[in-house]
Amino acid sequence: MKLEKDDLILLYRNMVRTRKLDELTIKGLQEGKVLSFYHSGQGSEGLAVGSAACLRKDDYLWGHHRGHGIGYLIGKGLDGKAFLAEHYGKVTGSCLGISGFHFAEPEYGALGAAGTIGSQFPISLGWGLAAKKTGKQQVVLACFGDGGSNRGTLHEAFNLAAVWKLPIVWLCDNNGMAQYTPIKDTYPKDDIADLAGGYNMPGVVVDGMDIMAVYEAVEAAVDRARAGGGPSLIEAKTARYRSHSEGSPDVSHTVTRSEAEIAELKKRDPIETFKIKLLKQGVLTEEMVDQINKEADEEIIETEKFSLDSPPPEPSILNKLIYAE
Ligand SMILES: Cc1ncc(C[n+]2csc(CCOP(=O)(O)OP(=O)(O)O)c2C)c(N)n1
Repeated sequence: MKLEKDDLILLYRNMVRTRKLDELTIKGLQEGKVLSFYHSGQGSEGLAVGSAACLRKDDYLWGHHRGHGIGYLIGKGLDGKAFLAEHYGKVTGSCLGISGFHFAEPEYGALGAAGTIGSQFPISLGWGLAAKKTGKQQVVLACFGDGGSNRGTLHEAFNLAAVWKLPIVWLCDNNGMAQYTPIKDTYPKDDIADLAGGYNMPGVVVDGMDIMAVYEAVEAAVDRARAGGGPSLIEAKTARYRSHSEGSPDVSHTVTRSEAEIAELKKRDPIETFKIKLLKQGVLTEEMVDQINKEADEEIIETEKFSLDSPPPEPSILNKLIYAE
């Protein structure tokens, strides 16, 4: 689909909103308001927003744990209120404030998350099978990281998805690091996308910091999946600006990542580079950029107020969640 001016502005706006919500969540954690831990998604906004923009609301989504998947949900149309309230342990959160990081947004196709890296492969495979059987032309966007690519479950799921021609887009957020370990020390090739050939599915590498490159690659894979063509693998080369999770050391093995290294990564920033591109094209003006930032700041204040004003869940809520009435 050719993106019109308004679509491009929305992509930019959603990346700005995602970044600001990420910053707010970090602040909330530092102030002791976020009850779970947090894996910042700064550097992956283009991948999250750009890929999710290719989805229908009823498509299934396993968002990557960077930003706890919120960039994907914002890209699909959700705002950040239920996300932040969930992290603050409030009853207005996505899962009534009891799940934190591993929340679900079923209305947006996000049926849940699990903490074990590699579990997304068989679970997404099941969603893909369900999508095929129900015949509503839904697709599954199944995200994983470069570290996740080392799990054996990837191969089992890639194989069955290809054999059964399931409508799954496997999307790798390759930020070069798995917690403290660089991917170059655990994988013998340059591109994870090369794994696709072993399963007879298309595999492409894109610049994950370029939202338009992400959009085009994911759109082609989604169209193919929806038309019954089966799964695809997309590897997006991104960057992780912050440590693995807030409060953990930002090290590669045992060596602290330097400020110069992070500054180098930020030169490819998805929000900044897209803004410059849209300014050059005349899609955005400086005034519009200021306005988008202002509105996103106002939304952040409202989002935090909503979470702070919401009550925590009553303990009896567990009865409701665990036992059927
Ligand atoms: C099986 C398993 N091993 C280790 C962990 C701890 N852990 C959580 S995220 C993560 C890093 C995963 O790296 P990657 O898939 O590249 O994603 P990234 O965090 O870099 O975005 C690790 C080691 C886990 N949750 N599950």
